[in-house]
Amino acid sequence: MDLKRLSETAIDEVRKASSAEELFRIEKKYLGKKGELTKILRSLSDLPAEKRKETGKNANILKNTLEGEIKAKNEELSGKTKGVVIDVTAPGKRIEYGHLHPITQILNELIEAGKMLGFSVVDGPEIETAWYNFDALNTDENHPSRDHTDTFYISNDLLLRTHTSPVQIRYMQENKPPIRIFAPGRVYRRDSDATHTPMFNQLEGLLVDEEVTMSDLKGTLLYLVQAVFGEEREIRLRPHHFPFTEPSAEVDVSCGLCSGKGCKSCKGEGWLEILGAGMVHPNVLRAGGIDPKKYQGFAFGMGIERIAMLKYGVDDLRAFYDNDLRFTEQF
Ligand code: 2U9
Repeated sequence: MDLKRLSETAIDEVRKASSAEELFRIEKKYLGKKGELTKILRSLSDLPAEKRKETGKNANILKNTLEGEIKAKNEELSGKTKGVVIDVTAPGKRIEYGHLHPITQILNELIEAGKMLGFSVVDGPEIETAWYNFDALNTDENHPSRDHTDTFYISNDLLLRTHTSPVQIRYMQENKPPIRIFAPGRVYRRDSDATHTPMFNQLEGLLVDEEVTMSDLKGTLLYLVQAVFGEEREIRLRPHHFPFTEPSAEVDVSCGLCSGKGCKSCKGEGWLEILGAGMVHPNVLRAGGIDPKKYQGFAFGMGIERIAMLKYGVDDLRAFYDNDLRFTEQF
């Protein structure tokens, strides 16, 4: 086919195309790898010099024209051109925004508050040795928390960490005081009911320095608790026992509903238990390679799911992991 006839038929076919599929076929027929116009363009070098220049020029003009016609037809077929009415007053489609999971939100709030006090965040393995998880934390070899009924063992010596404390042992072994760290992360315990899941999130804190006292601990905890629950809340420490701290305490926050007077929500107590804490046991400092005669430390640990349940008044912990949007969207 000569160029003139090719030009007339190709443009005519494009203009008459009634669907995107048909237009695609026409484009292929003329401009595809083996298309008619492509063939002409490719064979230009076979032409005698005097014809080559003019044919080349016309073939390129046709190629540009055809591409323009195809583009215009494509827009027409996809309804982008005049004749299509766009209702600019129609209400827009609402974009659904996602948000962070409530557990992540609480963790972030605590971590931000910790940064204000100079704590930095560290992490470590979730599969641990019994030494890092128990021995280094001054846990007796017969302590019930070591039982197979309480801890997930992978082998005799390997287990899923039951707290994030091994992270702090590893950190002490590699860093000299002063130490101010937060260790957030997943921990695993053989437990399952409305207030326990086999996996949950903890945040532990450790500070080691010279002349550290219980009052440093109390001030730090009050700051963190108020960052999450509000400045009107108080804390109190009750004596307790943990293998890794001495002295140890359980820490309560004043009830947000009755401000400490006692109501149904706090079972008449006026206080809600939120975390455990204490001064790091000398044996634990030693396991971390730190001289307990020169340094003292405080440590604390909390279950983030428990904090979230108390903050938001959720009574079944499992709701945080069901991924039912009717629940998670509320936070
Ligand atoms: C080192 C030394 C001491 C971390 C501590 C607690 C008290 C505590 C519980 C809270 C609720 C665990 O998730 S929970 O069941 N934790 O009561 N944790 S002191 O003590 C440490 C940690 C690391 C090196």
